[in-house]
Amino acid sequence: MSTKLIPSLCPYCAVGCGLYLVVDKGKAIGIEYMTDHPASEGALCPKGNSVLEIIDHEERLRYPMKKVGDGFVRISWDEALDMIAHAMKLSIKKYGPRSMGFLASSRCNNEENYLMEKMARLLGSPHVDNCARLCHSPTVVGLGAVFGMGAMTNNLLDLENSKCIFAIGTNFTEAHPIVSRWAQKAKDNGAVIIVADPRITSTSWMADIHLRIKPGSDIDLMRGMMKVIMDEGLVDEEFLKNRTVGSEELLQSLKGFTLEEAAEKTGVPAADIIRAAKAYALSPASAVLYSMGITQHVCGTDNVKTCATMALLAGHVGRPGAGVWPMRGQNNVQGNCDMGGMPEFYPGYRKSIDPATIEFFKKGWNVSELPIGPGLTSTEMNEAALDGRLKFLYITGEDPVVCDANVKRTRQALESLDFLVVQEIFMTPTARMADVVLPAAAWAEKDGSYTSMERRVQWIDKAVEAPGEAKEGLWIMCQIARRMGLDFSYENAAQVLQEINRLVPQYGGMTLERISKIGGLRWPCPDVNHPGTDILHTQKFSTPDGKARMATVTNTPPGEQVSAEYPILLTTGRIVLHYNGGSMTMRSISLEERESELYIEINPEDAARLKLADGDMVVVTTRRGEAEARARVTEKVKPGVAFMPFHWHGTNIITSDALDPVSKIPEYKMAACKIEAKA
Ligand SMILES: Nc1nc2c(c(=O)[nH]1)N[C@H]1C(S)=C(S)[C@@H](COP(=O)(O)OP(=O)(O)OC[C@H]3O[C@@H](n4cnc5c(=O)[nH]c(N)nc54)[C@H](O)[C@@H]3O)O[C@H]1N2
Ligand SMILES: Nc1nc2c(c(=O)[nH]1)N[C@H]1C(S)=C(S)[C@@H](COP(=O)(O)OP(=O)(O)OC[C@H]3O[C@@H](n4cnc5c(=O)[nH]c(N)nc54)[C@H](O)[C@@H]3O)O[C@H]1N2
Ligand code: SF4
Ligand SMILES: [Mo]
Repeated sequence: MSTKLIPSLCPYCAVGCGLYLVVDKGKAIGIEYMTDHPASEGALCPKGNSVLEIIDHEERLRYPMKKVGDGFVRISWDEALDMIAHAMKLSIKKYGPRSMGFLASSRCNNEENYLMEKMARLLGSPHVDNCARLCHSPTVVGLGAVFGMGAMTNNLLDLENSKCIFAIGTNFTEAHPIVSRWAQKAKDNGAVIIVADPRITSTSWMADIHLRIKPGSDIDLMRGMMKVIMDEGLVDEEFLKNRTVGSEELLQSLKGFTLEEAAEKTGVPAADIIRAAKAYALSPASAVLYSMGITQHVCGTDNVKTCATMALLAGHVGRPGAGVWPMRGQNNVQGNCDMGGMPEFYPGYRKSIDPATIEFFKKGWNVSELPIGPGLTSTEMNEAALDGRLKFLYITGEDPVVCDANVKRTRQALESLDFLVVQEIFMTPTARMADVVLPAAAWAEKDGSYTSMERRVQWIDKAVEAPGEAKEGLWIMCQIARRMGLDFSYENAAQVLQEINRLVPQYGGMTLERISKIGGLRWPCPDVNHPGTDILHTQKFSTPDGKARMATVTNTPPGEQVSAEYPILLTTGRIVLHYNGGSMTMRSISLEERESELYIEINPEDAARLKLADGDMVVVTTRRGEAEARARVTEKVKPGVAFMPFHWHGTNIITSDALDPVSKIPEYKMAACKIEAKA
C-alpha cells in the first residue's frame, strides 16, 4: 500500500487541533481523526473537516507573477526575486532602511516568521508586525503589564477543572469550536458558565448567566463585579499581600463606584452583576476567557488589564482551573509574537527599545548593527505609507484590504507605496494590489512548528508537494536575503528551529524530536530535560520582582458615538463557517454553500421602524462609506445594536479605525451607523 497517514494540524484557528492527512502518491486524498491529540481528542469543527477542499484547489497560486497594467503576467522565480531585491536596494538607497515594512504571517510557521523578522531587522528596518495587531496586541501589552507575560496562563484541558467560567467578549463556540468540548466538560462537572456578550450567541446558550452588556462597557461591568467582590468580603487578602502590588489604589477607586452606576452604564441589571461576581469569586477555581469583544476597542488594553486584575482580586490565578485564557486567533499568532514578529519585541519578548536587546541579538546573529525599536505597527505603517515615509512593503499571508478597519484608507496606503510584495496561497484582494505576487506553499506542504493559543508548540512534517512552482517561505526568504547580501544559509526549517532553541529561552528545550511527538510541548521549556509548562505563575509572576501589577483603570468612551444621523451601534465579528478574509473558506464548497453572503443582524423593533423585513437588502452607512448586506431580523441583537460578520468584503469599508493608544488596535467592535432599505 502506498497510502500513508501523516500527522498534521488544522491550518485555521489557534486551538491547534490535530488530524492525519491520508496521502497517496504525493496527494492528500483524505483526513483521519487524531483521537490521541491532547487538545482536540479527534474532534474537528467544519473548517478543520473541510481542509482537503482548499489544499489542492484549482485557484491556488502556482507561479510568481508581476503586475503589468491592470493584470498579471507569469514570470520566473529569478525575475521575481531579482525585482524584489532591486526594489529593496532602491528603497534603502533613496530613503533609508526605515522606508521598508514587513508583515509576518500568523498562518505561517515559527521558522518562517523568525526568518521574516530577522531579515527585516538585519536589513535595518524595525517595522515588522503581524495580524496580532488587529487582534491580541492588547493581550501582549496588557497581560504583559499585569502578569509580566502576555500569554494564556493555563491550558485548554485545564478548563475542565474550573468551577466557574467567565467568558467575556468571546464567542468560542463559533470562533474556537473545539474549546466548547472543554467548557462543556467543566459544565458537566458543575461549573457555572457566565457569558458577557451584547448578543445572543451559541456561546451564550451555554451560559447559566448571560450578561447582555452594552458594547464598550466591559470595564464598568468588571468594576461592578470587583465592587461586589470587595463589599461582600470576597477579596483574597492573602494572595494580594503575597503576590501583587497595587491593590490599595484599586480598592480605593472602587469605593467611589456604585453598582447603580455599573448597571446604568452596562445595561445589565445590578442583581445579575451581583450573581456573576459571587459565582466568580466564591468558586474554588474560576477562569476568565476573553477575546475580540474586549480587545477591539479604544480601551482594549485597559479591558485586558481589568480582566487580569479581577482574577487577581479573587485570587484566581496560578492554580488548576484558575487563570486567564486569552482566546488567540490564528493557528500561529502566538508563535509569530513569540518569534518577534512585532515592532515592540525581538524574539522571546525582548523589548525592542532596550539597548540590551540589541546587544544580545548583535551577538546572537553575529552582526554589527541592528535597529532599535519601537518600529511601526501595521496600523501605523498605513499612515506612514500615506504620508510618504514608507515606500516598500512585504506582506506574507495577510489580507489587509479585506481585514483592516476602514479599508479605503488601506487601499490608498498600498497605492502610495513604490513597491508591494505579497506572498500568498490564493489571489486575495490584497495580492491583486501587489507589484509582485509570490506563490507560497501551504501548511501541509512544508516542515515547521506552530504554537497554539495554549503555548503548545507542535511540529509537522511536509505531507504533500506544493502546487506548480509554489515554494516554502523559508526558501523564498533565503533567496531574497542572499540577494541582499545577508548570510541566510539555512538548508531547512530544522536548522532554523535550532537557532530558535538557542536564542528564545521559552523554546530552549523544544528540539525537533520533542515537538514532533503528537501534542508537542508547552512553553516555557527552557532546556531539553524540561517537561514544558502546564500553568504559568504558580509561584511567581514573570515581572522583575515576581509580583503582579494590579491595574486601576476606568472606562474610556468609544471613538465614535451614535447620533441622530447614525443612530445604530454596529458591532462586527465571526461566524463558525468562515474564516477572516475568507480566502480559504470561501473557496471551500461545503462551507460556502451554507453561508454565502454578507448579512446584518437587526432587532425587530429597529426593523419595524425602518420598514424592513427579514431578507431585505439594506445599505449600511457610517462616516467612512457604505456596504450592502441582507437583513436578518432577530432578537439576537438588542434594539439600537446591529451585527455584521466581517468575512465578506464590505463590512470593513464601514468599520471605525479609531485606535487604542497603547496597542494601536482598531475599534472594530464599535461604529455608529444608519441602515436603510436598498432602493
Ligand atoms: N470561524 C472562525 N473562527 C475564527 C476566526 C474566524 O474568522 N472564523 N478567526 C480567528 C481569529 S483571528 C480570532 S482573533 C478569534 C476571535 O474570536 P472571538 O473574539 O470569539 O470572535 P468575535 O466574533 O470577533 O467576537 C466575540 C464576541 O464579542 C462580542 N462583542 C462585541 N462587542 C463587544 C463588547 O463591547 N463587549 C463584549 N463583552 N463583547 C462584545 C461579539 O458579539 C462576539 O460574539 O477567532 C479565531 N477563530
Ligand atoms: N470588522 C472586523 N474586522 C476584523 C476583525 C473583526 O473582528 N471585525 N478581526 C481582526 C482580526 S482578530 C484579525 S487576526 C484579522 C485577520 O486578518 P488577516 O490575517 O489579514 O486575515 P486572513 O484572512 O486570515 O489572512 C491570512 C492570509 O494568509 C493566507 N495564507 C494561509 N496560509 C498561508 C501560508 O502558508 N503562506 C502564506 N504566505 N499565506 C498563507 C491566506 O490565504 C489568507 O489570505 O482581521 C481583523 N479584521
Ligand atoms: S477549532 Fe480551530 S483548529 Fe480546531 S478544527 Fe476548528 S478551526 Fe481547526
Ligand atoms: Mo485575530
